[in-house]
Amino acid sequence: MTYQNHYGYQNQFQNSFQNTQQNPQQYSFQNPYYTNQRNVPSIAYAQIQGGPLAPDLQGYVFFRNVPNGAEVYVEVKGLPEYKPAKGNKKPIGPHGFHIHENGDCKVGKKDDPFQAAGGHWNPDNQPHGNHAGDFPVLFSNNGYARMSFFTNRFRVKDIIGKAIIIHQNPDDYRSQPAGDAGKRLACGEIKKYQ
Ligand SMILES: [Cu+2]
Repeated sequence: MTYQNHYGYQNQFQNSFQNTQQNPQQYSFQNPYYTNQRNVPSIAYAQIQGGPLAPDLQGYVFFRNVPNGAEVYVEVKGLPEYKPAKGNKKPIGPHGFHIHENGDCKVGKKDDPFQAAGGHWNPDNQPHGNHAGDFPVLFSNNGYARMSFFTNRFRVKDIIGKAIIIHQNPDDYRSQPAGDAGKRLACGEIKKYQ
């Protein structure tokens, strides 16, 4: 699995990880923020593939344990063009972005894809807006989005086998059960890295 982004993040990430495996004593990320307590990195990823509503959408999400939680890094391209809200029509973008319950990215219905991924992953039974898998919305820059953020709501081991979903519409972080984020543009199963 290789993926090169504009800033070589993935290369740095991968090299550090491989060095650690070959030579655990010499573990050192340049940024100490990325070191967890036991000096054992724990990494997962999801390869994002757009469905029938956004066939060009693709990219990766990476998850790694950091002290007290996990760091999430996402990079995708091929997001649809922003369209402002009009009458009853919701805006296209920024895009709702969540962990869903089932790691099943079967497309299913072409006009309402990725229903097999189920609802939001919500292990501690919170209202939407405070689900463990509620993420910041993704902002498109001519189709490209990149973001990284910290969450204390899970460790990498907790999310293996779930799915990442990118939605057509923004998340309002209050409508139940899913923030009124609309149809599902893309899906990716969360897997253990290597
Ligand atoms: Cu969602």
